Amino acid sequence: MICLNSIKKLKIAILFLTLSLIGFSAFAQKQQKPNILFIAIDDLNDWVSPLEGNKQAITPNMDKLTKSGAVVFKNGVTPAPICGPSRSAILSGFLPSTSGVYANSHDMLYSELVQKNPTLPEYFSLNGYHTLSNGKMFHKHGTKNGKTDFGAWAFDEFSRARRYNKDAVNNKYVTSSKAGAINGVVKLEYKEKKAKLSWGPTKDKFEKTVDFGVADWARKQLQRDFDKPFFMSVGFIKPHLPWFVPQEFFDMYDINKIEDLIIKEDDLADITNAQGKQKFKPTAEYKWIKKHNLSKEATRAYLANVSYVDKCLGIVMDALEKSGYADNTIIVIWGDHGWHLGEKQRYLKNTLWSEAVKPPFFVKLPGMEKTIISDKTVSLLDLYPTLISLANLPKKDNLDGHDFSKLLKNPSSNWKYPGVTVSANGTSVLTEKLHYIKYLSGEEELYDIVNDPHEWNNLIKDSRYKKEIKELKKWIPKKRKKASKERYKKPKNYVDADQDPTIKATRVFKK
Ligand SMILES: [Ca+2]
Ligand SMILES: [Ca+2]
Repeated sequence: MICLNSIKKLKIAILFLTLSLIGFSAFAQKQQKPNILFIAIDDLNDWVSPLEGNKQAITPNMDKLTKSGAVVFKNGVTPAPICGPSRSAILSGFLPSTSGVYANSHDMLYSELVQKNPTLPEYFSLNGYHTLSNGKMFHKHGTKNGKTDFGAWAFDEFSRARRYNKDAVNNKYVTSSKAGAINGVVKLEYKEKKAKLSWGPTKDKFEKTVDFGVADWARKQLQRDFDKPFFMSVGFIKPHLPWFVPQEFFDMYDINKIEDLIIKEDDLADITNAQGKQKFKPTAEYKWIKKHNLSKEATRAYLANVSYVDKCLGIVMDALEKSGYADNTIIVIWGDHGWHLGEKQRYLKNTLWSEAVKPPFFVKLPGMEKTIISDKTVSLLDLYPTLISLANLPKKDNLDGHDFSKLLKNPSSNWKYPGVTVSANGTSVLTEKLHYIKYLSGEEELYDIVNDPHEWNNLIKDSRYKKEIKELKKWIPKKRKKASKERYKKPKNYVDADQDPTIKATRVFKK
């Protein structure tokens, strides 16, 4: 006869066995498919410690991540040198020349190709992943219903950690070309309406700022127990203008010790059109900075924003380490394009020079222990085919990018693709040695990026490179798809409630 006590013991044993089996199968499922932590940083150039674009940059969290084992792509390129087209290309998997998305005003939802094909997060969702997003991932657009498209339709869960659209500056200390203010002093002579630069300390402390909110959201999500592998998209808005971050980040850099960049004053003289005229001139921002002797202040402001976003990134990295997911999560960190801070006599983005086409690009696979600095010219466009390959999802064969997963496993693997960047006015083709640029208006440039990393000497007329130029030209897309004419204005002072809920129903795909 079995006593009551034994039955109890048996029941408990069965319960434990069942629980451990459930636990095991959940673990096994998680082990089978890696999670993806997909982190975009807006307008970040190579002024980060792993890339040494500016040795003054203080980015301990990027350092920590890359030093703990990651591939740092030194020649990573963006498919397009400005926010909307870059993000549209990376997330749709199609170059601007294929989708017809060349400008921030072009919403990829009106590209027939994008209407027929799931974007990267949609593809993960269709294939068994739970997808969630916060912050800036897709570019914002107005929709035909008078609403705003933040890209919510692309994710299973979507939220925006922002009370307002921007953090507010403390006007006592603001510098702004449009407002005509320098360090809080407003004067008519400081005003330059055409220039877009502004910086200064926020009214709010760090814990109230937008990107902190995004990071804190990610931290909380990483404490959840997901029953499916996740694709978590985290989009930081800084160092995008305006450079408003808390004072503590400006204080990290002593203005008296900020080093100026070496700018070649006649750098633009060797880029000429068919009539022999100089194609580019110094921009309004560059002239404003020169006039008021603000180059060191601008450099410090950008660096302060870089350190701010690095701190936000650190919150996410620490949360991942503390979660149960660190051993089975692929981390991808990318900037949507680079940024000029005086080089080629300009500020801002949207050029085809290295400053704009080469954003930071780091990938960490579970188990990586070494820092690998790769010279391979990998494009952010390659992320779509690569991530689906790493997650062992079905291949998608109409994408423009190429699977670079072999470079993550063996960095010296053969890689035949240059980095191609398509802008509204031309194409850039980057190899490990040369950088070729061709504008739609016909002008061309060629730089030896090994011996001339600043791209000061345009070699396009040098006959020694005839053969190379011919080869590089072959990578320029043969056709440029026309942009859709559908454009809609965003509602004025839009808020989260202006999100257009109708788009999701148009995004139905077969598995
Ligand atoms: Ca951007
Ligand atoms: Ca030059």
